Amino acid sequence: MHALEAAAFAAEDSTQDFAGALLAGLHAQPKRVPCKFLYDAEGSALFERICELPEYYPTRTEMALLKEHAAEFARYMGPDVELIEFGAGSGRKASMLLDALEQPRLYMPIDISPDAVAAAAGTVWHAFPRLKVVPVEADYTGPLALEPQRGQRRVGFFPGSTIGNFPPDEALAFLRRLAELLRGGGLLIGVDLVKDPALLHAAYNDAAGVTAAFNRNLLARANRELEADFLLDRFAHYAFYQPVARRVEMHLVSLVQQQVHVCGQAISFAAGETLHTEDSYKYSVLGFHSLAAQAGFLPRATRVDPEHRFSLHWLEV
Ligand code: AVI
Repeated sequence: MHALEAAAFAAEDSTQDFAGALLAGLHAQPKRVPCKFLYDAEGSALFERICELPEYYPTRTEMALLKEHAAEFARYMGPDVELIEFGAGSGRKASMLLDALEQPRLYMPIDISPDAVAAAAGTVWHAFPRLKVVPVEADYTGPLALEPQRGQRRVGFFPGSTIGNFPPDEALAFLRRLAELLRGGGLLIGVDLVKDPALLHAAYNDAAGVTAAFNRNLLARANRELEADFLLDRFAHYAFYQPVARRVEMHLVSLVQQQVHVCGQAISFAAGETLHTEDSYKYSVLGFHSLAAQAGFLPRATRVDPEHRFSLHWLEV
């Protein structure tokens, strides 16, 4: 058996986790819930649609950067690597990278959503039938119990600027864990950049309302899984750029004074009260390099699109 096949990922009971986190967040002041719970099957499908929206520039900009620079990044990575993708997405970006890599040994997508893991694994299996693919359904933000490396270089892939969904202290802690996991190899990571707030506002307030549906799906998920009774049209999607903290905040704002029930518990919302569902931090290139260096990585190559919207970083460790 391959060393990584024996990886002991305890797939958590995500419904139970969701119940605990949502109840704790609804009793907190201000109310909030970790953004990872936006991604059940429905939420992951809505996020895939967000990635296709004209206003949502990150996905296509990152894809263009990958297309242009995959060969260069692959040279930095070297031959015979094991590619571990944190947050599997659709597998399309990983396929672009695998295509450029010399004799990759393994592809391991890790994602909390079983559908996302299956989609990524399926796409890559289809494109590279001889490659060993080891899909892992797990919360990669928690401790990852990969077996010690034996020989092959491990390369991490963390596209999409998902690092921006971590508060800065958690981003640092997470990158430190990755540095431990990938020692002797490196990490290719996509990072969204600070820019004109109007562009950011449009990206998180698309005209078709897909981001609003993605946000409200959190309440729909609670209704499906936790016997909750949220009325979705009593909550407004509200997303805005906060330039001091350099983050887009996403909220669900209660339009009326109301009471809801989750797992049998009554929760009150005042009119105008918000449930904070996501932060999306934006970085400068230098700011991100400094974070990566604090985590123990050496930034070796950074590529940015001509409009300076998005960055890809090859970090060695
Ligand atoms: C997954 N993540 C990087 C997205 C972002 O842009 O922060 C999630 C998202 N939320 C609303 N639109 C997209």
